[in-house]
Amino acid sequence: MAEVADSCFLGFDFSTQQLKVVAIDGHLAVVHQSSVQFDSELPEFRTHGGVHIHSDQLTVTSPALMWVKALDVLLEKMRSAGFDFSRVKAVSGSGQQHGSVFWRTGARQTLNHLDPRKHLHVLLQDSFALQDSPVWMDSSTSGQCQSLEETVGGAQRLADITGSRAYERFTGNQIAKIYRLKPNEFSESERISLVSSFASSLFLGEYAAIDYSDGSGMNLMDIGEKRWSQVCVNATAPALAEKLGDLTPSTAVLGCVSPYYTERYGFPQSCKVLAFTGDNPGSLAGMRLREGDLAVSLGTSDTVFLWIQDPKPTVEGHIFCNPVDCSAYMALICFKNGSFTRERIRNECAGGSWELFSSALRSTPMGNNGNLGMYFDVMEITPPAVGVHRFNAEGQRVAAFDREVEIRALVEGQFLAKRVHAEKLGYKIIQGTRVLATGGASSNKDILQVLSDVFNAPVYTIDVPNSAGLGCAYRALHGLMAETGQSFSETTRSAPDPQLAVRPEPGALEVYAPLMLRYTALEDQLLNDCKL
Ligand code: ADP
Ligand code: XUL
Repeated sequence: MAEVADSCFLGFDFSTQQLKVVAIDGHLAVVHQSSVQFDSELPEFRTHGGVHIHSDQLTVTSPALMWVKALDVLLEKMRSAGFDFSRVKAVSGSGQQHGSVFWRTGARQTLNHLDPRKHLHVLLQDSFALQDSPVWMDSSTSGQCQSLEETVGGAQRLADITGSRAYERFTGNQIAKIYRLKPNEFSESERISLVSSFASSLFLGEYAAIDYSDGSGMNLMDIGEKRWSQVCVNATAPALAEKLGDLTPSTAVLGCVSPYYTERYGFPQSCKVLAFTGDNPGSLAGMRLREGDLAVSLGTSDTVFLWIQDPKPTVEGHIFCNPVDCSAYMALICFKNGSFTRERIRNECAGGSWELFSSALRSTPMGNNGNLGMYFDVMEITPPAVGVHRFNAEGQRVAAFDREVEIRALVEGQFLAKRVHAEKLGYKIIQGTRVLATGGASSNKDILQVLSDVFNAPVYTIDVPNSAGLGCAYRALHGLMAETGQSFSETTRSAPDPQLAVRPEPGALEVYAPLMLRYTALEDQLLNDCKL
């Protein structure tokens, strides 16, 4: 690329609590970052943490129009900050996984003819058949999950096809629920997008295809064949394949930005839109994860993910197509009780201060003198359990811990769960293992120290906390280079390597090896108690 230094590539991240953007130049240097917080900057949508939790406590949605308005606000902010859109050669992005957007019949026409004098949220206000989009925090579809597994021939069979057994938040089960409870809205929908493909549609001015990687989180796609699974689609809702549109490789260039962006913001007409993907796949790209690394994302949800070559789906965790290499896969485990639970305990035990939360971690010993806790404020995904469970060194249940003990029990419990479940998926910590941390809480060194101790491995971070946005800016650049056959790792070779943040304390192995066994046994016991 001749004008490489002048080029710019954008990665948007439509996450649970905010919309973020990262801009890089042709040398992969970050040149701009910006964000819009849904709760505080778009208060008219009255969300908490970017979502509405409905009265059944299981249904969780976000207004689709809020995401559109957030894009208006973000682009205006960038313009006010003097961002030069004329340098943007390509855009890509990510979205919280599994969420679905139901476009009303006629919305394609509207997308095709966006009037550059108006804001997107004004133009698209009548474009959604369902105002409130189901999101990943929803767990109201147990009935649909059971029915899908029965139709397909069991949980393992479904995992063999789609990479996961049936999960409540997975898009197919959400669609099945909407079809049953809101048949009019379903039939009024001409297209159902994921949050990621909805976002790329906004840039394209046309319905964008769902990419293989995010498409793997729907319980609808055959991850080996990389096409919709007939049996799953048929079991979900009638004529669904038409509403879903085509699938596309995650590395595909979908087209150029709509004239709306050229005329309103000065994007070049030739600016490409590269397929958007899920936020966890985007983070895998942003951290330039290598085979053997383990990534831990500490955002609204906590996730653990790995690069894998040879997937063996089981009834625990998920296998997704890899977002940067179509011949590879990634494994992922998701924990719903992430940041919100840490924030609750911070508010209750540390006066709302991360500094005091951190000092509690520093002043308590590794292993917490045998006190162990599991904090599932809402129904957890892995393991499927709810409630707060505290055990003292003698293994007896206790009703409360001292504040500092509570803070350490929470963080240790969260990381023990991650290690136990990563090992159940077959992951082994060996000499040279790198744990790569990202997400909001990865800025907290004391939390990372516990992570490092529990995994007995060094923890690395990248400079940019928004790894999904950064990864999608890299993907945008790679989308242009891919035409020349260049691999993602070649394209990003000169990007800064993750930096060592913390090493495990001496003695960590001796403390946490027995605690892992205790944690596993207590979790088994808890699940058995739940079944009784
Ligand atoms: P998402 O992308 O899912 O919207 P982020 O990855 O940006 O979320 O993470 C946001 C979260 O990071 C906040 O909800 C907050 O709990 C957490 N966070 C921010 N700063 C700290 C800190 N110093 N220590 C621990 N957690 C933090
Ligand atoms: C992953 C998952 C969450 C969302 C929101 O399976 O449900 O991590 O992607 O971040």
